[in-house]
Amino acid sequence: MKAQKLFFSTLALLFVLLLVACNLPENSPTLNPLRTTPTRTVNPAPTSSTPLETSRPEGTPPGKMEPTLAPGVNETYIEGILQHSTVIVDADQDWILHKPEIDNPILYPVDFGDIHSMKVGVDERYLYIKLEVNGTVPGKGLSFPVFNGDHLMSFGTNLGFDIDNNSMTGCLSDGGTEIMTGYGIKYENGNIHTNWLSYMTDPTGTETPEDARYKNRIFDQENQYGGEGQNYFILTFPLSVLHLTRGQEITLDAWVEVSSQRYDHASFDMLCPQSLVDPSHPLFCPIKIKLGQETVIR
Ligand SMILES: [Ca+2]
Ligand SMILES: [Ca+2]
Repeated sequence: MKAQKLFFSTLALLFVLLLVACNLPENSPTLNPLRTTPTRTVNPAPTSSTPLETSRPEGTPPGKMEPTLAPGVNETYIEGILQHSTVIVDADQDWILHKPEIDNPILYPVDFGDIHSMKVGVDERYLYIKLEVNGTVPGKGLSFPVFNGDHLMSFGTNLGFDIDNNSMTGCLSDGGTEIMTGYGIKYENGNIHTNWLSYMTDPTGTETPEDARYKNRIFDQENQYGGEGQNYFILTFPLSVLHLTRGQEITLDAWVEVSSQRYDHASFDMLCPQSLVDPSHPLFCPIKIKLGQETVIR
């Protein structure tokens, strides 16, 4: 009887410990994986098990990857908005090693994998992002180059929004982000195609596997310019879907990564203005901005 009681007490204790462990991440300073062994979201490709999509108009087929055009918005209009935007300046040729112990141990100096700057602008309806890199992104007759006999396979940027400015909430591996979005292309079967043009919301608290990090994956973007064959790309997002408003302060976390036949991160560059560089944490560069503010962050 005593042994049975001890057994059930132990079981109850284990259950409580399990519950505590499952609810730990938000406030425990020891759990921020960015400080130890970060594993960034790798250019997320669509999966067959597409989760709930909240913003999809009724009747739109699931898994659709084509961007839809926002009424009244074109590239000239967006460039006008971006002339009065927040500009974040990144150093040139400042690639960093991602996780050399398990990934590429040397740097591939990929020019289109080197961020030059990012502009963030808003109007009343949309958020506009323009990211410029220091080389021409493959596509339209340009193939992926080879470094050290290692064929590059994809290019992608990930742009995380920490909308509560708290790196301990949201997806911890991506810097405490509540929304992750980006653009990417991939070389496959002799062709280059768009691999990543969507946004993901509602972090689950699960860090591994990567495709379980966010609950909702929304494929449509309102429009997209640049990309293949260009040295920039522009992304447009409806503010309402991202739960953002003009004037709101948010923290950005962005990087560009290039994969190869051998490595997930053959080349890697964090968006990080010189004033925010922390050499002891090269993969951690939260950038606080106010949506709609005209300023330059260097
Ligand atoms: Ca750079
Ligand atoms: Ca957060």
